[in-house]
Amino acid sequence: MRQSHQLPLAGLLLFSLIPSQLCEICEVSEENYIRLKPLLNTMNQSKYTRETSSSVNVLLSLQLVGIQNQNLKQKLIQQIKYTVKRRLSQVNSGELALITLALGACHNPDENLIYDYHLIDKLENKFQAEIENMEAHNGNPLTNYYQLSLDVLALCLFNGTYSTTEVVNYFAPENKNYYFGRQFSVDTGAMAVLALTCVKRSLINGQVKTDESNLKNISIYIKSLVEKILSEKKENGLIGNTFSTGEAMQALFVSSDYYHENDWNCQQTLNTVLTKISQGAFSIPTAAAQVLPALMGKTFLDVNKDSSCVSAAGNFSNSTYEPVTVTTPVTPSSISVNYSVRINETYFANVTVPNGSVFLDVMEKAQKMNDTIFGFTMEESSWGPYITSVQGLWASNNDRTYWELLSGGIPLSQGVGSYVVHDGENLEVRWSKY
Ligand code: CBY
Repeated sequence: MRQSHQLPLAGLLLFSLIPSQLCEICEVSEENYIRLKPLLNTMNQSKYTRETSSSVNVLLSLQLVGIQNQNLKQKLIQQIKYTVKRRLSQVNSGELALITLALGACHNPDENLIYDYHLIDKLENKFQAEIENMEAHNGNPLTNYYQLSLDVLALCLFNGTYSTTEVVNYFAPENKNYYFGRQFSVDTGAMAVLALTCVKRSLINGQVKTDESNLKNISIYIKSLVEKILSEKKENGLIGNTFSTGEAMQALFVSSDYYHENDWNCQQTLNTVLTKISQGAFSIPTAAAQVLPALMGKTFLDVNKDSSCVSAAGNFSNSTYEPVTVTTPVTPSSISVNYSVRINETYFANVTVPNGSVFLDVMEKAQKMNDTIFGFTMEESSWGPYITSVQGLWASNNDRTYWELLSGGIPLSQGVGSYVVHDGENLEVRWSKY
């Protein structure tokens, strides 16, 4: 009761004191919450056993939007605790940043775990290791700038130590780490805007002291990154692709001072994302978790708001929902595809797989046919399997090399575990530089 009186007052205060921090947010209306149900189903149904980064993404998302599914949350927290206790040294910096954000979100009781396990100190060390790797390896971090942005964001939100000057040195919009080849990475740029906005706010609030030039540069960086994000807007309103749009929306919510109202039709973006949901595009828990906050008007900067994140959505996860049945057309039970591995030479195979197979099934079948040419290794990531080597040739972050997936010469926007292949398709894994 008391809170409900205080909130409008606090809102009014914010409005009058710091207009430069206002956000332009469009969100799904309550009567449309039912359209988000497939996302919750995806997050709910998954196993969350081996791999933590998808549980962390899901926990953070549920906390932020204020969904009261205690059963699921407890399961996720147990798993995260196990990771923190047993294998923290193997966790990369961005994953630890996500763990911190998820445990600390909205002042829930698990927040203490951050301090019990000294997660902020450990994150500071992992962030420093990223910087040291950049010094030693031609500006290439141990992981990538998406994770470095998560690191700065978590350190900024939870009062960790970081050097503002270092942030200014490393996060300039011209930095190659925002790009994969010539392509600007919207996911990366969006996460950087969130991190830089947090840093900017701490400087303005006087929580962190620095000279005027750093603050000015951070504003210039945000403006330039926002321009790059908006230039990746497609005709249907998606920004980058289906999977980067949620994070791009978050970045645009917190940076509305930096673009004109007419530069972005938020409602159109929102509607296209809702259509994608109904088409089953967010069937991986991480994909569902990453898009949900923006649809409910939340951003990662809400993580340390003074209130707990209770929302009108609190109980909608308990409502009944009839899953949409997708009718698949009748097609032959086997399909055949052309598969190739390209290094300097190209190695071909014609592979027959059951209809409905994914890219990984094709690679496995080819491997069985010829292990020397088509042998490969992979590791589990929050988005499913990631190919680490083919023919014994390993991807390397220090060299910015990876195995790129293509169909008909065009890079895929899904991984090997989720891309469903078609009859007659020309699939390729190509040794590439990003
Ligand atoms: N997360 C991370 O560290 C990953 C950051 C990320 C920007 C990520 C996309 C965005 C996100 N929201 O998580 C990212 N990809 C990176 C950094 C990379 C590089 C990884 C190496 C490094 N330096 O860390 C790299 C090599 C450029 C890369 N992604 C490659 C690929 C291809 C993987 C192929 C393989 N070997 O298995 C692939 C399939 C592109 C291709 N055609 O080859 C790819 N990425 C895709 C499609 C994606 C999207 C996944 C979408 C989906 N439905 O599966 C992505 C969301 C993501 C994961 N990559 Co990268 C981008 C998008 O399409 N919007 C933090 C950690 C804690 O979890």
